[in-house]
Amino acid sequence: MKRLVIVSNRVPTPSKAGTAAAGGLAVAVHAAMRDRGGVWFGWSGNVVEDREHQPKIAKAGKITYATIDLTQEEYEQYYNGFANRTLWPLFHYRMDLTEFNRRNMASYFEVNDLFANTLVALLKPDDVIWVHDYHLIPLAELLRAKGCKHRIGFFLHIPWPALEVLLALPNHSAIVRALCAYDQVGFQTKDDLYAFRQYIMREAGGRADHDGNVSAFNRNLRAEAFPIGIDADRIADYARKSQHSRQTKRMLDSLRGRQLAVGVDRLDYSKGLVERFQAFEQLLDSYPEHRGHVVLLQIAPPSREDVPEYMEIRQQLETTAGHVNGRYAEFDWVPIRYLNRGYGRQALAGFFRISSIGLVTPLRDGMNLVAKEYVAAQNPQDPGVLVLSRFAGAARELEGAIIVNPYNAEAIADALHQALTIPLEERRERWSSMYQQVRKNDVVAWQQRYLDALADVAVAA
Ligand code: GDG
Repeated sequence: MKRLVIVSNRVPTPSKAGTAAAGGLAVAVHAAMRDRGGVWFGWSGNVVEDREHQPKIAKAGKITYATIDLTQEEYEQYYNGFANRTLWPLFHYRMDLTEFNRRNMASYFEVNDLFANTLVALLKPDDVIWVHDYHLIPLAELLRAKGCKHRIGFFLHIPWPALEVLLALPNHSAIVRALCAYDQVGFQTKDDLYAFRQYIMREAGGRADHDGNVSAFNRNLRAEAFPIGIDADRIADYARKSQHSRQTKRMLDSLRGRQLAVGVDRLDYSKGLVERFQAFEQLLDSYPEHRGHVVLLQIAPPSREDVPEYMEIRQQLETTAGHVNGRYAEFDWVPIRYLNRGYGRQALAGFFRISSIGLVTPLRDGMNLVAKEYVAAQNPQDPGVLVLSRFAGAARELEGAIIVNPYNAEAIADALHQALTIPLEERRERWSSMYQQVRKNDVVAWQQRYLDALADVAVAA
């Protein structure tokens, strides 16, 4: 088997990989590499004044971690700037939050070039390179410019925006041209793939057929949807074990027989948290019978705290939770338990298991792993109900969920009421179709499908 080299913006320290890291990409990449092994290359997460030229190398199990540091300026311009204040909001349809400037864009290409230079020195001739996510779109083009002839694949974890949205990015053509330097580009859903093909055909004057063959910018490549999966058996195992843990028992005791709805999300404006709280308020408004009988537990570990939009969303959320609780709380019941911190994976699985509802209502999401984790953690005899945004990639696979429009508070309130009152038989039916899907397309199946397809791509000599 050829050696696999995975590149992602951020590489966790070996001891943290696959454990507490709150972020879908790290969880999935680690699960994909655990058995097969290989090299995982990217940013260490450290910001330094003077960077060492050689990457730091650490080995754990079958994985070799190779990391480099960033300078303060790179961190601000490449990471906080172009990646998280330009590409992230735009690709999540938040043109109102998208900021663009040439300095940040230049830094984005410079840091990608730094990655390319460092990576070239680590490569063996037969390596297969798999690059992850929007931070590193230009990497293949820069590697090719240095003579790299390797097979290189790319996977986008976030949505690919509709043509009209992407056109608002001043350098959209440079970004898409760079993407075409890969041999294979993977998206989360067919909708993302469709939007990409639209760009290729209508804006780039290229060709993109229904079989996934793309020709544009003097390159031939493959583009396909590879919906990402989770480590379903592991989550199910965590959930079974932790249903009897002290923490889960304490949670149950504190509920005193009330039903629990749970949300777990990085604190990010794309996750629709303010709208979710408002929808929960609407439930209490429209269905007074649930007052005092249901609790929303929202776990939202802080994320990208140096970016102003993330400070704002945090404030908005605190205000909204305060408002709903102020309006409805009784001396022995608080409707929303909002926790601005992370919990261990086992604890989360236990909370999922005892919840009647998994509430996953992003305004846009590439996939949303939490939706799948919630399904995997359920008790087959007495499963909870997933209420899921139609704008999460996961909605394409999880047909047993109650699908909602995350902007429509009244409709979410209706869905919550339905979920709270749904008969056991229907809950089981809905859950079992979703569980089969989550197990079938787990993270190992996902990486296998992606890498098999990459191995089959005809690469120009
Ligand atoms: C990106 C895309 C796509 C969350 N809080 C805690 C915690 N988490 C874990 C969850 C889940 C992961 O982090 C979050 O994954 P999501 O998919 O929900 O969201 P993003 O971070 O935005 O991920 C997304 C994903 O990449 C993969 O392709 O699905 O669309 O945006 O695994 O459980 N984990 C722990 N404590 C927490 O408090 N341990």
